[in-house]
Amino acid sequence: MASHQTLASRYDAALATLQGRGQNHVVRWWDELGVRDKEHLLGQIEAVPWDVLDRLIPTHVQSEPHGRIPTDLRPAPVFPSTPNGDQEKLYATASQRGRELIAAGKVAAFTVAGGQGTRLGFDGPKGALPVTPIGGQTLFELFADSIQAARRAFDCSIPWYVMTSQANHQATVRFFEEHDYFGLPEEDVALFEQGMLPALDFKGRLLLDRKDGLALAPDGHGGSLKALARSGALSDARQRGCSILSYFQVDNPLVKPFDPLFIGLHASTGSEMSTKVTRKADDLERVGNLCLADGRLTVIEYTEFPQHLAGQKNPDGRRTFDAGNIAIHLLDVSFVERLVAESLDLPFRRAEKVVPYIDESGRRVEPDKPNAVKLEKFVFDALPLAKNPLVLEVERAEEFSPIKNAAGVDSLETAQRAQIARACRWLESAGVAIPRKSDGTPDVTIEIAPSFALDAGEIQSKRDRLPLLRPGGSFYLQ
Ligand code: UD2
Repeated sequence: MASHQTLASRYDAALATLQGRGQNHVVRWWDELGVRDKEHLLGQIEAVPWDVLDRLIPTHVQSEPHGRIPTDLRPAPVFPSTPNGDQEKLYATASQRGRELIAAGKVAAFTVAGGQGTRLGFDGPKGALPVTPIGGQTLFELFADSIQAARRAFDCSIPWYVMTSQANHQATVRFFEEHDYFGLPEEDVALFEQGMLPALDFKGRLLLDRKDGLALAPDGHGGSLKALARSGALSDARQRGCSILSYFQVDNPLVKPFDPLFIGLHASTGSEMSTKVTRKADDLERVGNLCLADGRLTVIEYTEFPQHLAGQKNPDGRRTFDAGNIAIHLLDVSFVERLVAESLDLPFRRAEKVVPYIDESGRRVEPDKPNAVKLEKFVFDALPLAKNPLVLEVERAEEFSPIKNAAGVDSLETAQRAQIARACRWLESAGVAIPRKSDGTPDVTIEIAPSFALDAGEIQSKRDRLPLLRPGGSFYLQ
């Protein structure tokens, strides 16, 4: 009886909240629901940050936000991938400093894996997708092996924080458990959930995923900063003496989370947040553009970047805005702590998405074009808030081949090709002859496990263990 009273009074409070906002359609089926379903729905309604929605519905949902692209846009200053003459000493000292920081246990790995992977169409957390060309290692396994290899190489401990979302948390935890944390000490791996927000139709009305549930969506990877704090991961990093989070997305099998040069440059220039870029593949590549916006380092997303600037060329023919965000960042633990403590909120962005929902008659609708707005924060919006933010250019072929789509560009196929091509380059740099087809592509399948080598330098130090490559063969170095 008592619990029913509680439920009734919670319902009254929820109804008042909803009615004041014209959202009472979400309790339309209240009388049909069982007690558990009612509790579920009430829990969701109570968890909605209504103050945020009240503020954003008029500006970001019922209309498109205005005036976010600053007029004074210039290309961001970038440290080149290979140092020019007077930078050689700086790069050498920075690499040494980076190695020392990793060895001292100052660097933690941080993977954002809360996205819904809708474009890929893979049923399960994206990190559980087998991606390596011979061993069929999954993305999570590959990252775990890189961490394991770095622990061995630098003789240190490295915590790994993995952000999931409500949509994939249980499945991700299960995957880690089933694989025994991929051989890493369980206490060094922490999985935590990011925040969720309701998806809204273009009028600003909450969508229902089912009669007892709102359609919710992750609050964007920018939500990771608060989620790090809320989950205790940030204080865990602090307690372990880590001062830098090496941030990367779950979708990039080529990522090098422990890059001494990047880490060393970040530390020696006093940067609070640093980012890697590659030259863009084409004017309209779907990556963010690193710019100086009104003098502050800023990423302007591909969806928002003015077309005439995307195509602008310098007198030497090079693209003026050529630095593409590959979503590999270093964040100082103290920087994240500061943002959280000072409630420095990242701005919300509007994303138009396809969101299945149930309509007024209770029928499930699977729209074929965007029907809803999701509100998301982007982690790179922290860059303008950072002291001395730094940008380092890297070779795309060495570090970036994301898996986003089921086929074509940025797919599993392109990522496997990129892994093989990189393995060939590393072996070639150690003097191994690579059989090639007439079009120049490798006539071998090669996989180099992180346990065998994390970079070309390590391959060179293992010359005596390298195989002779027969045309058409498969070679798995592990
Ligand atoms: C992202 C960047 C883009 C470029 C590109 C490189 C954004 C908005 N844009 O584009 O500038 O760097 O990547 O690959 O990020 N994620 C979460 N929680 C969320 C949303 C996303 O953890 O709420 C993760 C997701 O699991 C994935 C990553 O963030 O690892 C990127 O998400 P995406 O694939 O939606 O971003 P995309 O490809 O539009």
